[in-house]
Amino acid sequence: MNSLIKFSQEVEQAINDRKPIVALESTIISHGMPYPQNVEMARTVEQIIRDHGAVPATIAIMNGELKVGLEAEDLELLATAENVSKVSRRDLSEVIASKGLGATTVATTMIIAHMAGIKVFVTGGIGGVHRGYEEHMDVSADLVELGQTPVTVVCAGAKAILDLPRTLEYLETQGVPVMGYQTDYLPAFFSSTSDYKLNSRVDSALEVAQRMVSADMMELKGAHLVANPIPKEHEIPQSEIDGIIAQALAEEREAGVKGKDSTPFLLAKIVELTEGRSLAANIELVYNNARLGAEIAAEYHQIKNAQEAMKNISFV
Ligand code: PSU
Ligand code: MN
Repeated sequence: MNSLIKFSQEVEQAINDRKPIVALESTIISHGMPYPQNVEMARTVEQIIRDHGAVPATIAIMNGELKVGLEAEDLELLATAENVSKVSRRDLSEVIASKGLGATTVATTMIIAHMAGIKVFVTGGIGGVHRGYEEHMDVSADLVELGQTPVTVVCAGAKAILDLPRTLEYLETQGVPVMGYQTDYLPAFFSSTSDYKLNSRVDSALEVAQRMVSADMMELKGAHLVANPIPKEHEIPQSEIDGIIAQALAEEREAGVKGKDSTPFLLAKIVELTEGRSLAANIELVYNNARLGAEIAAEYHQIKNAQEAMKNISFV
């Protein structure tokens, strides 16, 4: 195991007991939601994973260590501290060398989960190709990571602040299977559906686990992306969110916000413009993903254990 990795007691125990583990990111805590909802969400999502038969491992960078599994006070610090950097792949060596405090994005959470041997990772939304790509070329490093790191990522699709068709094209180029969970269309984060048809659909956690095992057998290097729609009762329909997103994008342009500050700016702006409704939706979709992620991890675990057992049978 990599010497920079520091497991929490709970995760260490889970590894020893060979229990299924689900990784969680920390940028959503430090840069994706306001306090105190962020820390409350972080605690609840961990509990949902425990209640569904897996062990949560929230990932962050603290004092030059890659922390896999956080204590209550770590979550509180990430939720409140002013000096938490948003760490994507390019920022990793800097934050480790300077022993800084870092929240991990989808890309870095995948990297660290993979180093720690964790196969399933639950988040809210992935980064993508930003609108206006022709001008600024802003493509999240999440998409490249999905093409090269074998972790299954459960998300609620991508936010319509992004260019969704280009995001799908980019993922295709990177060889990333995008599976609609019980849907044929790409979910759009706050909204349960979009106009973009997917090539692949799964209807159970077991089906996802079977695809993971197939990829393992071929030693394929990329991720599986599971797109799990927000439950209808919590969604903000497309017709309603579209105008709000347009306004948030206009204000972003006005303020001259770019690069890594773009996603946090837009998320906060949408919370403001929806008077908190988008935050409530965001929290619910993460919970929904946590339930599915835990089930996938449990199914995968079962197949792997069965394979292991077969290997150990000796015919005398
Ligand atoms: N989408 C959300 N909430 C988030 C993010 C995305 O709804 O907090 C975060 C994730 O950590 C994701 C990152 O990996 O933003 C993408 O940022 P960028 O576009 O700068 O790569
Ligand atoms: Mn970017």
